Amino acid sequence: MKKITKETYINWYKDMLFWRKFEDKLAALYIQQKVRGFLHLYNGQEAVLAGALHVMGKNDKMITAYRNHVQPIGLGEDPKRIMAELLGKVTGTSKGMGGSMHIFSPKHNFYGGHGIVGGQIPLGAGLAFADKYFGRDGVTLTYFGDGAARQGSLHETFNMAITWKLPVVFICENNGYAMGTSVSRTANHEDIWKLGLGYEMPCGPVDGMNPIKVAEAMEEAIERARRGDGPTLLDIKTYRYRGHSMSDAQHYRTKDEVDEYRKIDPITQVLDVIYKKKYATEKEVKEWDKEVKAKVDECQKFAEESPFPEAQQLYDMVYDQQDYPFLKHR
Ligand SMILES: Cc1ncc(C[n+]2csc(CCOP(=O)(O)OP(=O)(O)O)c2C)c(N)n1
Ligand SMILES: [Mg+2]
Repeated sequence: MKKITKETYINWYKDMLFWRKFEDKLAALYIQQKVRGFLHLYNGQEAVLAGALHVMGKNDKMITAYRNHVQPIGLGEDPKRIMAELLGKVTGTSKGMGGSMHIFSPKHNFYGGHGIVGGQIPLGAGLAFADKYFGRDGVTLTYFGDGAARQGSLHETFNMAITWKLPVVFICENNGYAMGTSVSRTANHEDIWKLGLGYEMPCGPVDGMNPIKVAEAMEEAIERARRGDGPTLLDIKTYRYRGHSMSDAQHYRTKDEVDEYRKIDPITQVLDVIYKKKYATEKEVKEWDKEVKAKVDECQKFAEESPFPEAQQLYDMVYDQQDYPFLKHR
């Protein structure tokens, strides 16, 4: 296992806190109608990303659904550009024309940002196929939700991926709900990892509130894929504190249930280790918290001060084909 050091814990704390505060800011900006459309937040699920980033190689890729704002930041994208994208500004990652559900950053190996539930599962296997076909050593981490696990495309993809031993890790980010529908209501059993058994695909459950547990499972799966032994299915049990999207009244769960998960919050778990092992004092942690807040404020300032795109720029982004006959390509 790649060593987990004092620096790892400190980075995990700072990163996860930044992702959470960044998204809290987005929620506030949404209420002010500065972020439009849908907004699905990652609050509570941060350990699933932190653990993966610890063991990913530099050629490894990531693809996910619409809960997708902080992954590219973790992979190295400038958070100012992500916030600008969410505010629809021309300085955003897709020049303000993608928005919340379609963040892309191929330069940092992040391939979206997909709004069709389960749509990214075959695409993730496709990225892995390309790496295998061209003899590159990358592994593709393909994330999807517990609701997406019920899509037919998952089965077609699993069958091909295991038959062709594609370098892919299938990660079910199981936060217990597909919008308001609980896992127990969508199938005859609650163990999503068992879907791998029918394909003789290595599979199992993982504690998604603890980045160490995620890193361990992820490293084993990535190594398996990289040495040519094909895919793994990880059923990572996690939780989201906020609603499915900003317009969710959350009648399907109790406040007590949310509070239970807050007790095993990934950021708090990491901070507990930092204090227990005396990696930092309370004063130092307060300084980090201030730094995080300042970084979020800087993103907001950049995004708010950036201009909106010009209306005529719209078609530049839609049609990549240089000789597209109906519109002038700029
Ligand atoms: C094909 C398709 N069907 C339905 C929807 C509407 N929809 C958007 S998100 C969602 C729930 C998905 O839940 P899950 O896969 O568990 O992901 P989570 O939101 O929990 O991260 C649904 C049904 C959609 N976007 N695409
Ligand atoms: Mg879900």
